[in-house]
Amino acid sequence: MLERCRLYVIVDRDALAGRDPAAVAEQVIAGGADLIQWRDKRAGEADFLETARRLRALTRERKVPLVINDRLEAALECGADFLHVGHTDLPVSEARRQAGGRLGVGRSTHSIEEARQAVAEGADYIGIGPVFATPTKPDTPAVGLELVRAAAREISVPWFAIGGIDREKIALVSSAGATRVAVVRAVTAAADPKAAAQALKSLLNPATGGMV
Ligand code: TZP
Ligand code: MG
Repeated sequence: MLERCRLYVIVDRDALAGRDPAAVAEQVIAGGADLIQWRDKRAGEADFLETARRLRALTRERKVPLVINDRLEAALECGADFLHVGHTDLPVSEARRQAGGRLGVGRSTHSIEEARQAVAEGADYIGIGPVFATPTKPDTPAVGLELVRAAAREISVPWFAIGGIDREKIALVSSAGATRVAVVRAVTAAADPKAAAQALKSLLNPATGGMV
């Protein structure tokens, strides 16, 4: 399922400027997003779950896998495909155990050592970043393109370059070896999320002149 996923769009409440998450997700999927994550660091449980269920209904209908950031209970309750955990959250193996095998698990990593560790723990996919400094994750320093090159050399599970990637910078991560990217603002904060997703997707797609 993840093998064919190249454009991963994280729908983060804080980047939506008040727009409805499901409405934005619908446009993003129409623009070619292969994987959708729901992320809201501040919502209460009921509020988070209500949106998670709406996103689940939409993504199921459109046959796009759904990832839930951080909240295992909500991921199980809405029937998500994956849980995404940060490097300091639950270990991958523990998340998988607590989910009773009902969720795949993705992990954020910020160094090649963390990436190796996440693979060893059995992560289904990993995020590599922030490649560039990003206001979406203001307290995490940029890791740079060297980590993308290292991941391209040795990481065997599907991995997504993330952090500050947009229409201009995508060429840099592609030429460093990334074949998959994850984005927040470049797509969900765009005036036209569908067009923004289409543009990024086409830059990742060799058939339309991308670099990978
Ligand atoms: N993890 C590493 S960077 C990042 C996350 C969630 C935020 C990426 O956001 P943006 O807006 O695409 O830079
Ligand atoms: Mg976390």
